[in-house]
Amino acid sequence: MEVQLWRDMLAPYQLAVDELVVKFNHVKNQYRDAKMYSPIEMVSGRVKRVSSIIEKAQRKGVDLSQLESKIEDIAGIRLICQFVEDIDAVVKIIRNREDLEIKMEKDYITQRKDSGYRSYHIIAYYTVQTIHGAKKLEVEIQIRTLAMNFWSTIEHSLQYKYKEHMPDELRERLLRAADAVNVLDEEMASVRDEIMDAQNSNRQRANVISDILNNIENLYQVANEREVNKIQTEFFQIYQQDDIGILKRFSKQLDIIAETYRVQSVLNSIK
Ligand code: 0O2
Repeated sequence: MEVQLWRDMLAPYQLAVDELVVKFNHVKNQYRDAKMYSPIEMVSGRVKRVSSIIEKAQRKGVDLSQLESKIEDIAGIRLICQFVEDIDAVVKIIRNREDLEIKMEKDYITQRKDSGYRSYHIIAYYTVQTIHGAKKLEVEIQIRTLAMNFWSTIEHSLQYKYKEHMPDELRERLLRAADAVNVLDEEMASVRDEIMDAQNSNRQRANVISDILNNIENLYQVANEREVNKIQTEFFQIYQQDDIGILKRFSKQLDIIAETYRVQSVLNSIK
């Protein structure tokens, strides 16, 4: 196939990857904005390299004219979770989406591959709009934990280095490492609630502090400078006490002061 033909063929896949990365990042941000825990920790995507498509097609005996119907992971999205439990939540999110039509699910979490690889794969149809009209194509979504991702990234690069000639000893060490990843994920799952509590309170604290700083910044524009300086000094003292309850109360008081100034400035403008 000529270079230009490859480009034409891959362009809609790039569009699909770009759109889905934006959409899944949006899912993650929506959870965070709603001050909820997001089962998605990281999102990435890629279009398979031409050399990799050709290599896979040869390996599977697929004719180049049938690439789009036979190679399911030309467009790939990877969703990384913190905990194994989050994977189920992400799968449910995908099953409920109206822009993705699931073709197939492959559960390599409960049935890991012989290599030690663990991940949950969803092959789905996704439609992009092009200047030639709508194009329905296949995307592969890989969902895995941070630990599984660490293992598969390393193993993938070793596979790339050795092809099918990976030394037995290395293969065994990788299997032992896969077992260790399994244990790590199980350990993390057992302290999940505690970790989530810690992360939630860190996030809550960061949100309250950012609200307070925003209010102080706005007050500088409408209130007496000496008064705002006083508020700021008080905030620094409270900040050092490191008590979320006190910070929240201070933030509420500041909301009231800011609201009073807002009402005052509206009244002044209609006088
Ligand atoms: P790349 O370079 O990541 O694109 P199937 O016919 O379903 O058995 P297929 O189509 O290869 O075979 O599907 P499978 O096995 O679900 O693999 C799809 C992708 O999952 C692979 O794409 C890898 O990204 C990943 N994967 C599968 N098995 C392994 C493994 O043992 N180790 C690692 N690190 N990743 C794996 P590609 O095209 O192989 O590679």
